[in-house]
Amino acid sequence: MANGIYKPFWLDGESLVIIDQTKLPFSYETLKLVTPDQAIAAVKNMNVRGAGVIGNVGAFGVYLAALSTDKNSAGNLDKIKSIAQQIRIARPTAVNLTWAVDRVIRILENSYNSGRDLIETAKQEAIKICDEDVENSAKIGKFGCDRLQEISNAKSGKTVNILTHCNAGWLAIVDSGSALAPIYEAQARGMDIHVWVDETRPRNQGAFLTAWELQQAGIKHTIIADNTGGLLMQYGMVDMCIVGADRVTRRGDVINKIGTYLKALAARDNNVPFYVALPSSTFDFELIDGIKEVEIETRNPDEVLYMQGLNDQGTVTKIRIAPESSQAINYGFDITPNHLVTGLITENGICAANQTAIADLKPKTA
Ligand code: RUB
Repeated sequence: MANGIYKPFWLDGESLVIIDQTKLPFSYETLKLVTPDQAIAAVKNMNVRGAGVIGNVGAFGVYLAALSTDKNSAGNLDKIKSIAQQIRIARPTAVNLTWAVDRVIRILENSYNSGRDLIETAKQEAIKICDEDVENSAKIGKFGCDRLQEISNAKSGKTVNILTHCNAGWLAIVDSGSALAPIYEAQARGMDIHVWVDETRPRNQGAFLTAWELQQAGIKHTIIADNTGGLLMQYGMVDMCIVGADRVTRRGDVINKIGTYLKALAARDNNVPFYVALPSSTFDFELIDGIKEVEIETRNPDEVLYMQGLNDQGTVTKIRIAPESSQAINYGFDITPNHLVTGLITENGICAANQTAIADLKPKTA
């Protein structure tokens, strides 16, 4: 499984080691998660983040829960299930978290009846979810890159400019991401590409994490303030937008990092294709109307009122950027209605963002 080079976490004996994403890009540090409470805290505090990866850590959190309970006690499974309930609610928006935790719990319920070892079963299922993400991410990369190839061909091989928002690379889903997977594939195919990286206030996942990933990979990129994308599109400087997703309803409404909707509006006004890349585990088939039915996470207003960065002395510092008495509100995500989405790039191919096309999605060869 995860080897720690292109993966944001890996197993080390009976613990899960994660790259502490709150420290990037200024320092590379890891955290060792030994207890399920530590896994919950890591998700809550965003030491790990991104829909796919919080699903993975949730699944391994159930494994840590199994390790933490008395193997021979009769109420063992009930205890694991009650801890799993806490893991499920560590962050509310990305459906991948509940999906992955529930999947491991279902397997444990079946194993319990057949007398299989719960610890090993939980571990193997969490590894399986992770391995599936790796495969799906590669397929998303190939399907999405085919679209980039069409644009590149139409431009006679001139630079294809892609705009992305937040971080949907390998720090968010193993092991090449969702939105960044087609970009990594384009690099592998030798295509000339350049990425506009939205800084993604308030937590700057674009400037901190996407830029870090892209510079590590040697991919040309430019960080832009969040409000710049519209102007670039008016100037013809964006060929395609690709973003990830935290939850997509069965008619194709997309819940993703706050600011995604505004990019989709600008893209529509300027005839720029707007694609959303996601593994199928990000669909929430229970929901249809993203605006009415999805709980959007509101986070600590301090994330808006303060910024963190490296000062001239090379020390990471937090500074307040608003008057002392001003208040802020911090919605983590927004909803892009399906009619603004050109297509959904999944491991099963690309489909239109509507209920029929999504329901008809079947595995295809990438
Ligand atoms: C992350 C975010 C990403 C999606 C991508 O938000 O909005 O675009 O999670 O998902 P946060 P994927 O940083 O608040 O977790 O994991 O499918 O790439």
